[in-house]
Amino acid sequence: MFQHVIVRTPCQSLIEGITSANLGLPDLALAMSQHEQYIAALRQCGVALTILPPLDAYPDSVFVEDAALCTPHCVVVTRPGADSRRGEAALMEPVASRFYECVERIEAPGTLEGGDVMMVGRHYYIGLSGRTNAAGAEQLIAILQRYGLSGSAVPLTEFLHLKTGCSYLEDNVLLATGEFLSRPEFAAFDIIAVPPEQAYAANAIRVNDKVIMPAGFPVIRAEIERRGMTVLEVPMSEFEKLDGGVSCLSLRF
Ligand code: CIR
Repeated sequence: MFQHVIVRTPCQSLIEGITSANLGLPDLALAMSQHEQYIAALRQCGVALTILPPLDAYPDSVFVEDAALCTPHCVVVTRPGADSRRGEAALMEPVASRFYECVERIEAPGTLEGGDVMMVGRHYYIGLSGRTNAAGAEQLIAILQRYGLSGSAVPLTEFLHLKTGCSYLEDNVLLATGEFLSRPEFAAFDIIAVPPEQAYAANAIRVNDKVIMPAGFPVIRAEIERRGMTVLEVPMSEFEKLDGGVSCLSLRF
């Protein structure tokens, strides 16, 4: 069960966030409204929310997931691979430290962003992406092992982060698209295959008894519900314009 969630209010400089999408600039007012709806969905999941103030110096700082990894035993302060985002981790450390006695850090030359880390029980899959390098993954695996957890690296080429293209929804269910449909390490999961034109729906989060997913994907929603899960949809258009999905907007632990 998750007890806590940390989110950060979108900042005025949001439109300067990094993106590879060709969807236009985000509308700040609409992004604010969508963020509030995301928070409202989280409130339905029985967690205590910490809402951090906006950070104008970091346009992508609303995507808090990338700055830290919150495990059951320690928080790992990351070292983002994107230069413009590196300072976000140091600012997350004091916040996350309120909840943890044990604080670990990814150090140079390692880079790691939380969007590349997918927790499956006590095991953590770590995407080797444009943002997370082998040194970062190796450091994280060593940290996890010290706490009786485990990790393994998953190469990827098609997506920004591992969880851009796959999400573990508990109960052995994995949402997956693109290259993750054929990864041997995922073969034993009950895979909900997300077609390429709906790839944005491959990023969803299970928070206690609910699944939060982006609005507008009825077929994928039905597949999740068919497995007995309750789904909450949130509009995400303005964050999609910045390559961000529902997992990116929170730290859950
Ligand atoms: C970035 O490129 O860093 C942001 N515009 C999007 C980050 C998305 N975060 C995530 O997938 N965890």
